[in-house]
Amino acid sequence: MTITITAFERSPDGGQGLARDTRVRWALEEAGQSYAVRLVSFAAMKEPPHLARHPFGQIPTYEEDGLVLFETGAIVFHIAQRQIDQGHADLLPEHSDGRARAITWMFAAVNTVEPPILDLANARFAEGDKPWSAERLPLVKDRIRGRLKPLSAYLGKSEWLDGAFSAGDLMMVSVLLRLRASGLLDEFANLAAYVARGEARPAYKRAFAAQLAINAAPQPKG
Ligand SMILES: N[C@@H](CCC(=O)N[C@@H](CS)C(=O)NCC(=O)O)C(=O)O
Repeated sequence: MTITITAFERSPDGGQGLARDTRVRWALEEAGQSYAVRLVSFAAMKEPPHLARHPFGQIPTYEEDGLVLFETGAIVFHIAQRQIDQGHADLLPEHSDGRARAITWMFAAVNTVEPPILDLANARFAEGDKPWSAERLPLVKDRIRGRLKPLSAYLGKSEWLDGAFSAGDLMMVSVLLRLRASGLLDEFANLAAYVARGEARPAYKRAFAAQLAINAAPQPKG
């Protein structure tokens, strides 16, 4: 059985690991699961074959036998759950309460922490030329701080959010590392260290290197 994910043919970030296939690759690496990658261009993402996999015409997607998934939270959860079914509990704790808490953190990452971070990207890139853009930026940044401050307080001196590393940390670190260039992460030393711990995991390094290899490769002539 082969797992196939989709990724950008050429990521806009040039391989910094910010495209969301990186978090899926990371989960697969943590699970020790090999996978294939189908690269898609921006044009192909909006065409029927890809829309059949992802109704919103985005990456990443996940295919395994007849199963097709989109949404990174759901994909990472599936990878973790599948690992439990195979007798391993590296991404989600075996105990049901611990598992429920890890899933809570996965939702918190994509539902509570990621939206204001995406808003900053929109404010910078999609709305950067608007006359009100400069005035709005401090508000957008303060909304991010409004999420980072309680997260930082909760994490405190702990290594991970709830005991051992879990899919909750994988999702949270993946979301937070999109903030590095803004400097906002460095305002919270324990969160910056938390992200660095995630990036230091061998599975993350393998995932990062795999997407970089694609994005750093010379552009095909044409
Ligand atoms: N909530 C989705 C977001 C997916 C998403 O925004 N993917 C980006 C790449 S990281 C994309 O495909 N952007 C191109 C587009 O939306 O046209 C998830 O977590 O999977």
